[in-house]
Amino acid sequence: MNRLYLVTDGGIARRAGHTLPFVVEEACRAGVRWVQLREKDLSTRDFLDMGLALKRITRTYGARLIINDRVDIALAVDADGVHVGQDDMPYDRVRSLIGPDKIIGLSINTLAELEAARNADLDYLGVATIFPTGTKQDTSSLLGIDGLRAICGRTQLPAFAIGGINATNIRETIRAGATGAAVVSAICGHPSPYDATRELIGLLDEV
Ligand code: TZP
Ligand code: MG
Repeated sequence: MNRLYLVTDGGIARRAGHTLPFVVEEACRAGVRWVQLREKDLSTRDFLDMGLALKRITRTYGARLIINDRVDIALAVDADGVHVGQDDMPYDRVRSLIGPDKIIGLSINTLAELEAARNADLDYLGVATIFPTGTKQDTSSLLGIDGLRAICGRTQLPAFAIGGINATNIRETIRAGATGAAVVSAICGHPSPYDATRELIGLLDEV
């Protein structure tokens, strides 16, 4: 299932009683094929170790492993790619570091940011923030479904909606033109990451 994208949050997983490798393995077992390691509070050594652990799991399931922000970690674990935000390393520099065959994703929050990235050598966009979320504090203003539709209508790149997406609203994001949906708490914070993933994939398959 290539339309569901799991983005990790070790704190949310821990509060739900899970380790991150458990969450990722359960999600992959349930069909997730995009995993992003996004950790803001880990030391470089712990980030690397987690990257290596997740690489073993994702490789087993044929899932892609994308590293948020840290090009050095992505190179060190031979991840499939890097996801950068607007304030991270510029994507053209990322490309020159990781090479032509790796995946680069860019977060887009506004139409102006989309315009600025036109013709860029990118593989996908993360379109944020769609709905209110407690997971990320520094989110820009909410796009809502209309904002998502406007951005998706102006790009040929695969676009993953992110922010506050769960079983109640995931189908709306696809109907608005998103290629897929990325979730953090809906999987990491669920008592059963496996069941949560199955449900989300089932809903995506209905659209
Ligand atoms: N970028 C924009 S919102 C967000 C990120 C990483 C967090 C989304 O988390 P959740 O729990 O799926 O709302
Ligand atoms: Mg970032």
